[in-house]
Amino acid sequence: MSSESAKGKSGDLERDRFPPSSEGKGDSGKASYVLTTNQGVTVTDDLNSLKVGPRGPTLLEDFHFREKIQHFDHERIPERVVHARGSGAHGYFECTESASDITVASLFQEAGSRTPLFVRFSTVQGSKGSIDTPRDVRGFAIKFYTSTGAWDLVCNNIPVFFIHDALKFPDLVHALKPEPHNEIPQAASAHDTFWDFVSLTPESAHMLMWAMSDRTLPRSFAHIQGFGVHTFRFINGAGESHLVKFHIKPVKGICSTTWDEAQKIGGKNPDYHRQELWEAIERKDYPEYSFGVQVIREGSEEEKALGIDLLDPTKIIPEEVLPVRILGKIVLNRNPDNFFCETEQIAFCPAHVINGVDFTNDPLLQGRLFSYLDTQITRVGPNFVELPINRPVCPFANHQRNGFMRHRIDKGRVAYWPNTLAGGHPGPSEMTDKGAFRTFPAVETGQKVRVRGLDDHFSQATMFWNSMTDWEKAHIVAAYSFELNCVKTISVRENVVNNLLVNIHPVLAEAVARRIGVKITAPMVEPHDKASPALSMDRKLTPDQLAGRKIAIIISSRSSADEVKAFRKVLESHKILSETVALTRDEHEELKVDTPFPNAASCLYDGAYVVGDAAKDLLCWHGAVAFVTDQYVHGKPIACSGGADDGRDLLDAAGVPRNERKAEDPTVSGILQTTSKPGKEFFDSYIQIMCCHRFPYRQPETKYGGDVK
Ligand code: HDE
Repeated sequence: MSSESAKGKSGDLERDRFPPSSEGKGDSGKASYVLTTNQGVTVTDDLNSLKVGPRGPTLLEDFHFREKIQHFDHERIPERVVHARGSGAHGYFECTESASDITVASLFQEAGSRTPLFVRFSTVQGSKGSIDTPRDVRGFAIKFYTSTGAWDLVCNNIPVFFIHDALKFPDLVHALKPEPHNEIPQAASAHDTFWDFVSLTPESAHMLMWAMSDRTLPRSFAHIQGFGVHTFRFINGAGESHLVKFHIKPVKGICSTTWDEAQKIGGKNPDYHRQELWEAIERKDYPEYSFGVQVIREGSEEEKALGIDLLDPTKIIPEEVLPVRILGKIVLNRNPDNFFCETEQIAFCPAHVINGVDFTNDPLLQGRLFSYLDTQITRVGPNFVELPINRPVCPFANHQRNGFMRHRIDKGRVAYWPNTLAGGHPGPSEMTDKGAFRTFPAVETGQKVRVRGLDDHFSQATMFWNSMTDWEKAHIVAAYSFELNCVKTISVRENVVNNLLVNIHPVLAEAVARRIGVKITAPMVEPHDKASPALSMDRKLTPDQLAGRKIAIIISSRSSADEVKAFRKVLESHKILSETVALTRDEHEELKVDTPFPNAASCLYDGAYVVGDAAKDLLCWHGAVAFVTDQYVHGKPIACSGGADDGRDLLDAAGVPRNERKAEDPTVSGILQTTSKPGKEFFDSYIQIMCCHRFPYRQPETKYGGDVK
C-alpha cells in the first residue's frame, strides 16, 4: 500500500485505518489489498508457520502466526444470557399517520417520514447454536435510529410475561434454561425445573396459555406479532401523558406450524427461520408489519372503566375493548453485512428512549431499565455504543471517557461540565430544544414497601382459553400434556394441574390431568365466559399473503412437463416458491429436478402437488410415501392429478383416507384431486386451499387433545 493510499484522500483517519473488506475497493480504486498483519506489515506466506527446518519445531517469534491464532482464540463474545439465538435485518419505519396529538417522538410526527431501524428476532431459551423452532417465545427487538436518538423497543411475540416483578427474573431464567447439573434439555421448557417454578408462580398462568398455544411455533419471522408488553407513556407537545401499549402486526398474517412439524424442522433445518428471513430479503419479499398503539389518556374515566391494572405485565387490553391505532409500518429490506458485527453485537436496552416516550411504574419494566445496560457492559463492553450497529445516527457528545476498547479519539483537555475552557461544550440544552428528553413529571408518593399489589392471576388466562377455536384448544391440551409428560417428578405435574389449570378452566384441567396421570384434588373454578376473538389465530389468508410459501411438486420421469410449467406459472403469479422433487437429479428429460427426495424434507414445504404419473413410480421409495404422510398429518394442502387410479396410488400408500379426498369442498379437506387434465381452474383452487394455511383436523395434536368441547 502506498503511503498516499494509506493516508487516504479524505484525511478521515478512522476510515482509512480500516481497509475495506476483501470484497471492497480501496480509496485508490485498487480491487484488493495484500494480506497484512494487524500492524500493517505485509505477509508473504499464509500457508506455513515459521519452523526450524521443514520438520522442526515452530518458532515463538512467528508473530503472524501468533497474532492470527490469538485473535481467533478470542473471536467469541459471551452469548446473551437469554435470547442468545437470534437473526436480524435492517429496515425502516414509515409513519403513515401523524401521532403528534399524543407524542412528540420525532418518528411519529409526519406521515411519509422514514426512520432506519434494525430488528433482531430471537428465541429465549436456547443457546446461540440451538435450533430456530423450539416451542418458545420469540423476541422482536427494534432499534430505531431516529433524528433525536436511538430508541430501543424490545418486544416479544407474546403480549404478557411470566412474572410481575423483575426480582423474579433470575429465578425464572434459571428454571427455564437447561438444568444446571447436566445442561439438559437444550432450548426446551419441557423439563422439571421450569414447571416446578411456574406451578408455584400463579401469575405465570396467562403467559403459559400463550406459550402452550401455537403462537410459540411460528411459521416464520414474517408471521409473528410483536408486543411491547408493558404500558409505556407517550408525551405530547402540551406535556400530557397518554398510556400506550405497542402492537406490531405481520402483513402476511399470524401463522404457525404444528408441534410435530416444528420438531422435525429442528432436525432437518435448524436455521429454518434465519435462512427464510435471509432469502426472503434477498429476493425482495420484504417482511412487513403494521405498527400501532392502544392509547388511553392517563388518569381518565376510560382508564378506570377498563378494570385492568395497566401496570400489570400479565394483562392485556383486549383489542375489542381498545382498538389498535396504526401509526406506520415496519419493512425489513436489507440483510446484515456481517452477522457478528451487527446481529450479535447489537445491544438493546429498554431504557434507550427518546423524547415523547416515557416509562410507567410497571415493576418488570423498571427492572429491565437496569438489567439491559448492565448485561451489555459485560457482554460487549462499556463502549458498546461506539460499534457501528449501536451508534445513533444523530450526533452525540458528552464527557464519558475511556474504558475497554475506546474507539473514538476524544480531543482536548476538557472532559467535564460545567466548563469555560471548551466554551461550556458540550453542555445541557435549553428546554426548548425539540429533541431534548423531558421526563414526565409524574407525582409519586407512598411508603417504601415490599408488597405485591396485583392478585388477579387467572381471569385473562381463562379469557385466552375461551377465545380459542376447538382445534386451538386441542393444541393447547396437547402441548401441556407433552411438556408435562416430560416432567419426571409427579408432584410437579400435580402442582401444575392443582395450582394453575383448575383455576383457568375445568375442561382444560381435566383434559390435561387425564393425559399426564394426575388426580385433581383442588377445587375447580366456575369459569367466566368472556372472550377476545382477536386472540385466535384461526383466520383465512388472502392470496397476496401467500408470497414466500414453498410447494413441493413431486414428479417422476413420466410427469407432464406442460402441467408442471403451467402450475408453476400460477404459483409464481402469487410469488409462491416451488421445488420439483424426484428420486434423482436426472429423473426427467425436460424438467430440472430441484431437490432429490433424500434432501427434501416434507416439513420444509407448505404443501405438495403430486403430478399424477409420478405416483406409481414413487411407490418403491418409502421416503416419498413418508413425505406425503407428513404433508397429510401436518394438515398441508395436497393436490394430486393424473386420473382415477394412478394419481391416487401415492396418497393411498401414504394413508390419506379416500373419503376425505372426495370431500365436496376442498377448502374443508385441503385435498384436491382431478381425474381430467388439470388446468388453470384446478391450479386456482389449489391457491384457494393454500389460503387456509393448514387443515388442523388432520393434525396429530388436534386428534390427541381433541376430546375437548
Ligand atoms: Fe429481556 N433481557 N428481560 N425481556 N429481552 C434480555 O438483554 C430482562 C423481558 C427481551 O435481541 C437480556 O441483551 C429482565 C420482557 C428481548 O438482543 C437481559 C426482564 C420482554 C431480548 C434481559 C426481562 C423481554 C431480551 C439478555 C424482567 C418482552 C433480546 C441479553 C424484568 C417485552 C434482545 C440482553 C436482543 C434480552 C433482561 C423481561 C424481551 C439479560 C431482567 C418482559 C427481545 O438484559
